Amino acid sequence: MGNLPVEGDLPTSNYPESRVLIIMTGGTICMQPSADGLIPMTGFLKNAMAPRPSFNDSSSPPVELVAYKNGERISLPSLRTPPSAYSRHIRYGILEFSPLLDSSSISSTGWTEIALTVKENYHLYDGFVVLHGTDSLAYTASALSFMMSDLGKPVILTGSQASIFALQSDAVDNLLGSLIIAGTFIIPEVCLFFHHTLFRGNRTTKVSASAFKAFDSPNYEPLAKVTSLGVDVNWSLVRRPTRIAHFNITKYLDTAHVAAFRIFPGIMPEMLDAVFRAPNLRGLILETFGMGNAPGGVDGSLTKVIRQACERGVVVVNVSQCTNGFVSPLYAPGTALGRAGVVFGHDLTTEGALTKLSYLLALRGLTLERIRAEMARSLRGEMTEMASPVFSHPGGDVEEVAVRLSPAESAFTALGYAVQRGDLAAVREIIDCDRDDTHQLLKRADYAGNTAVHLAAVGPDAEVLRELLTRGASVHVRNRANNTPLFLADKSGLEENVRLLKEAGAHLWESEMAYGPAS
Ligand code: ASN
Repeated sequence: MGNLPVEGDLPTSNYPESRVLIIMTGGTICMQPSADGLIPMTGFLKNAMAPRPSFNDSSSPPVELVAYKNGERISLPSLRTPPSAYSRHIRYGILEFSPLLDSSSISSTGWTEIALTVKENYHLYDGFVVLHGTDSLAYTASALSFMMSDLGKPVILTGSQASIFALQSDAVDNLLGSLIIAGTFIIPEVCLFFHHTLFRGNRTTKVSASAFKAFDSPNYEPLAKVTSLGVDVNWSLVRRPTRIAHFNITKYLDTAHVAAFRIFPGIMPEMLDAVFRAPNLRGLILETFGMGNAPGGVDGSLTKVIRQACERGVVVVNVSQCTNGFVSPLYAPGTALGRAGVVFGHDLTTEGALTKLSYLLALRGLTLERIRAEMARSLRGEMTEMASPVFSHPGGDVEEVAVRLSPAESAFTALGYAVQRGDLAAVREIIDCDRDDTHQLLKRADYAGNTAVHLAAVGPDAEVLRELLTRGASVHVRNRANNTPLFLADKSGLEENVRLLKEAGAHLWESEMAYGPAS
């Protein structure tokens, strides 16, 4: 390939080219039958992509790209796609793992290799596609999201349920979609693309062993969808770096000292205790029932085992066994698990929780308290922060959203922000302006079911709460988590708001009573 044109000497084309580096780690996508069953085959560019017109624009002579591998500058054979619907060619080269892996064998060493490869080639490519087996793809996507900070370019992971060499396969769609998105849109996240859908990587989980629709992100809407009309990106969900900082990576994750454990009916505390006593265990992801419940065990012995582990310095994180929903932080202080020192993992997936904890444990100099605090907040969009009800509009920037809102929605949006600011004058003005429909306005709720009274119950000014109540707002509405304003005010320790709500006839809902009477 030595006498091929090189970078800077590219053939002219009417359409611009994007550059994408494909990092091939293995997986079914590149497997072929052998005497030992399906095994990964090297030479993916030549054997799988070059023969397919959708990956190989034959009008282009071969070109070599520059890439770095283990610190060494190398020349990489490349191909380009025909022009896409976005009037661009995507030119790409492939760096292959040696050996190629079935993804069930990936470990933090493989994650380090992917992260280092992206880092050393970052300045040379517009985006990166990581080809990977599907079995542990959600773990790798989560791990990379934490290892990569201040990412400014797309890193898209994909694979396939059937080999690209099979007659009926999802491989071409998944790979072509990933290439086009990585080369066209600046979605600066670690993403997973599968079955026409782009997900935030650290929100994903594998939901089918055989269906082409193998992944889902049950607690976060997809970032983009591919339709016959093109790629529909939901830009309001895409995270962008907001710090003035260079892209960087954390090279290692500490996967050696974390474990995951699923609670089940009839569990013997000794079993969990044995896991807690594994050599040098530093963190455990506890998969609990529903919204974060675990059996207390006879005479609270299971809780005792957990409390003792927390006291010994193990970071225990509670995530739900349900794929959809969250363990409620509102219940944390009142529950036995919360009192035992367990961190509430909100809507983290197990994959996200394990890799996040491995990441935090690998960072030098973090105290135990800091690790626990970081586990409970979002670092890369991996969890929805729900510590207290935050007024939320339907998505996007306020200005951008405002033009799409009906007058009634606009009034509620304005009211929500004024309540949250504790701006009594603005609250009065908004209600006065909306005189015809005050009742409707005070009944309205945001997507989490919080009314203006819920927001005021945890807001900074009791006078705002008083204003709403004297205008006829109800103290009895429960949000989607089934919480009353009184419960929220009490859990936030806002005594004046609690007193006022009680004076207005508020009471805890039945399910809230289990957490003790409002103070
Ligand atoms: N066992 C394969 C892997 O994860 C499954 C696949 O890629 N579809 O490598």
